[in-house]
Amino acid sequence: MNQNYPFTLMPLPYPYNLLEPYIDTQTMHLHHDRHMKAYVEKLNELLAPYPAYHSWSLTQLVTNYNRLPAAIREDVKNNAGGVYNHEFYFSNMTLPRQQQPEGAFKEALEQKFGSIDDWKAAMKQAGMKRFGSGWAWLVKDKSKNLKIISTANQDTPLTQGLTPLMCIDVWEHAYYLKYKNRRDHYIGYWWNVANYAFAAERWAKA
Ligand code: MN3
Repeated sequence: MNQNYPFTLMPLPYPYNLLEPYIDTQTMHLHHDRHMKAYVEKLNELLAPYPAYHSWSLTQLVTNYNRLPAAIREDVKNNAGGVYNHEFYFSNMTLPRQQQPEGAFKEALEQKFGSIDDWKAAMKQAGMKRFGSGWAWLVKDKSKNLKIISTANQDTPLTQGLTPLMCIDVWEHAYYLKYKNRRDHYIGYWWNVANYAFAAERWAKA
């Protein structure tokens, strides 16, 4: 997540059918090859006439977008956020197994949220309460506290100075083909593909 212009589409880090049956192959193709790709292409198109910003990483673009020319500021924020959030989302899913958080990360979650089930319920609530499109996130703040937040559209926690640890995309394109309007079912089943090791590693480093 630290590349510079021109941005390239991160290949899906696993086969398109790996997350079956919880996330279906067709959704993965549509989500990665169409939706995510569109954010990458649009971001490159927006920045093409502005070489002064070609050294900026994705992270710099989403945290310092207010320093960009007014003509592209909002669009860059949205599309760079779209690329960043999707790189994160696809990386924070993995082969469905009977996994749960482990070790010190598990203990930190239990200390903050009471239990792993309570933590998952709070993440679900964040995703359900997001009106329209957006994201549910587990983050670490500057005082190293764990928090659950939701962001709208393609806003990222980085912009708020928060370190993202885990996310669930609650845009309809992430689930509509399989789960139709049941965002609650999608989030409920999403835990089967959650990459807890990815989150734990980020938590330990943050
Ligand atoms: Mn998406």
